[in-house]
Amino acid sequence: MHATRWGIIASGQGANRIAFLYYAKYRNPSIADRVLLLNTTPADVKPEAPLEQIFASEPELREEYEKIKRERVCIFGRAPSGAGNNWVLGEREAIADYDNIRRYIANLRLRRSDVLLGIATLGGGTGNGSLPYIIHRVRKNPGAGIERINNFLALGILPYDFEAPQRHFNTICGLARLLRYNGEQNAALVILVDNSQVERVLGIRRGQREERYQRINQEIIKTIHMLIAPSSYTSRATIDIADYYQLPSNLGMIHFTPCLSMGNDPDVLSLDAILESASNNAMAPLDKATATMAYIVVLAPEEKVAKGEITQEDLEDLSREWAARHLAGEGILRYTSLVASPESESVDAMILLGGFSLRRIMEKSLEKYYDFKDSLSDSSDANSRIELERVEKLEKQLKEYIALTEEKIARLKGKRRQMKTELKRWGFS
Ligand SMILES: Nc1nc2c(ncn2[C@@H]2O[C@H](COP(=O)(O)OP(=O)(O)OP(=O)(O)O)[C@@H](O)[C@H]2O)c(=O)[nH]1
Ligand SMILES: [Mg+2]
Repeated sequence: MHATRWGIIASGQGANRIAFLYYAKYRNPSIADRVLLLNTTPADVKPEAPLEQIFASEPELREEYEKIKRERVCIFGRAPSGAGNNWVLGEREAIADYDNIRRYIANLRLRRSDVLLGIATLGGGTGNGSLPYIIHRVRKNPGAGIERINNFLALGILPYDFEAPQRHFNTICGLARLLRYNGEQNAALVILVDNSQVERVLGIRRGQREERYQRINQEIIKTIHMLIAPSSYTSRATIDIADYYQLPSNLGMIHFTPCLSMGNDPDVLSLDAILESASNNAMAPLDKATATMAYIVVLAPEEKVAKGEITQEDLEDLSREWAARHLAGEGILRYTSLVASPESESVDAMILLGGFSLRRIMEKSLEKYYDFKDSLSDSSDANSRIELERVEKLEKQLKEYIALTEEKIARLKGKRRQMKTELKRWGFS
C-alpha cells in the first residue's frame, strides 16, 4: 500500500500564514513541497507581507520562503486593494483569474488519488471568496494540467466573537459555500476552528493581535500535522483517507472540529485520560453531547507501540467507551487510528468531532450577519455589490444543511429509548 500524498492550497492572508508555518515547521514527506499560497495583495505590496510577523520571530524561515516563492506563491486578480473584506470580490477575482491560479495548481502535479487541504479564514474576503470556488472547480472542471480531485478537505477559521459585522456575514456565506456550491456538496470535509475558542482553550487573554494569531496558528498547524499523521507514518489501522470523506458525505454531514491533547507523558497519563483531556479542548464552540461522529488519531512513540504497551485494540476499546460517554447516542461513526512515530517521545491525540449541532457557531455570528445583511440593499457600487438574491440562496442551503444535522442528532439521542420500545414489542418487559 502506498502512502497517501497530500497538498495544501491556502488563500488569503491568515491562511497563507498558517500554511507557510506548517510547511516550514513540519516538512512532511506526505506533502513535500506541495503547498500553494494564494492572495490578492496588490502588486506594489510584497507577497511575503503576510508572513513578516513569522520572519520577525523566526528569521531563518525567510530562507524557506525564498525557496518556494517562485512556484508556490500566486497573486491573482486585478483589484488594486485586494478583496477588501468583500467575499464577492474575492470570488470574482478568482473566477476572472482562474487560468493563472490553474497554472500554479498544475505545478503541484497532483494525482487523482491525492488529497488536498484548502485553508481560508472565513472572516475575510480573499480566502473566503476564492477557496469555495477553487474547490468547486478542481472537483468539477479543473482545466488543463490538473486531474479532478474529489478528496478536497477545507479548513475554515472562524473570526473572533468581537469582530465586525461584515466578518460574521462573510463567515456564514463562506461556510454555506464550503458545504455546498451551486446546490451540490462542495468540500469533502469542512473542518472549523474558531479564534476565540482556541484562545479560551489556551487561556490567552492579552497580547498584541499578531502575537495572538501566531499562538493560534501554532495550534492549527498541530491539527494539520495530526490530520496527515496516519498517512505519514506506519499506522496500525490507518484511517484510510477514503473514510475521511466518503462516510460523512453519505450521511450528509461533513462539518468537524479538532480537539487536541498534545505532548503527554505515557508513563504519567493513561490513554483514557488523554482522550478525556482532548475532548475538553474543542477548537470551535459546540455542545459535545450533540456530536455524532469522531475520528480519533493517536500518535505514540514507536518503541511503546512495538513493545505492545500501547495497542490499536486498547485504543479501540477505550474510544468505544469514550464515544458511549460523550457522543449523541454513542454516535453514528467512529474511527480510531494508532500511529507509531519514530520521532516523538510523548503521546499526542486528536479527536476530530463531527456532525455536532451548529447552533453555538451560528449563535455567535447570526446577529451580526443580519446587521450587515440589512445594510446591503444600500450598496450601489456595481463592481463590489453583494446580490441579496445570492445571499438568500446561501442562507436557504445552510438552513437545509442544519435541519438535516439537527434531525440526525435528535434521532440518535432518542435511539436508546426507542430500543426499549422495540424490545417491548418483542415481548420483553
Ligand atoms: N487564526 C488566524 N486568524 C487570522 C489570521 N489573520 C487573520 N485572521 C482572521 O481572519 C479574518 C480576516 O481574514 P484575512 O485572512 O486577513 O483576509 P483575506 O482572506 O486576506 O481577505 P481580505 O479581506 O481580502 O484581506 C479575521 O476574522 C481575522 O481574525 C491569522 O494569522 N490566524
Ligand atoms: Mg488580505
